[in-house]
Amino acid sequence: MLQLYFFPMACSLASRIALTEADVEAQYHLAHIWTKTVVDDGSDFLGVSPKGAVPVLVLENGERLTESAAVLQYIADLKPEAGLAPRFGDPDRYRLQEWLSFIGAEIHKAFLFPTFWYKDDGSLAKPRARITQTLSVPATHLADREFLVGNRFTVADAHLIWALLLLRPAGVDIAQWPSLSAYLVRMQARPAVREAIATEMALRKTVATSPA
Ligand SMILES: N[C@@H](CCC(=O)N[C@@H](CS)C(=O)NCC(=O)O)C(=O)O
Repeated sequence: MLQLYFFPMACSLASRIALTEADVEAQYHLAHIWTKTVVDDGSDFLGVSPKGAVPVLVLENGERLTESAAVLQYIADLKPEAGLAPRFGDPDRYRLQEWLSFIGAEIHKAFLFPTFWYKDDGSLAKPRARITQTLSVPATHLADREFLVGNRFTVADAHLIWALLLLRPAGVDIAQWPSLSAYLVRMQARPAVREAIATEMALRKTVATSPA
């Protein structure tokens, strides 16, 4: 069975949403991203992945896959009939990769990561200023579309949902982008999305959610 190393409400939530949407069974291991321990057995998370970051997906053959963009596409390709990614050869596959890269690099690493990792000593001013410009890209795109890619839910939506959920704790009011607010409400109406979020919100109460 697949195994997913995750931390509650971290970017690995997107992988849980994808697994739930695809109805693919997996074993979930909570990896504490601050202490680098696997909560199940206290083992060293760096032994699972030297990156020390979630998500890590352990494949059926024991190989370990990291990086949300790769993990999400792997999950989507396990169940092509679920339509969580356009098939290779379809030009929309590159649109999917375009969004996964943008969310991972420009939203996650450029803004969410520094916001949660560093105390705000003034150094967050630039990422904070830039996030408005960055988020206007999906906001404009979603003004007249239901989903990020094509006309159905894909793993790019799973990734963006996670990023948008973190805006409030990061001190950004999503209401300034009505299309993103409406999109998030729409996405959270999906049973698989609701279930994945509820599971992780419950687990979040059991762990420290910021670095010491
Ligand atoms: N590029 C990676 C980033 C993964 C990542 O930064 N995960 C965060 C949680 S959202 C983490 O585990 N951080 C711990 C650390 O960087 O030490 C991806 O897209 O999957």
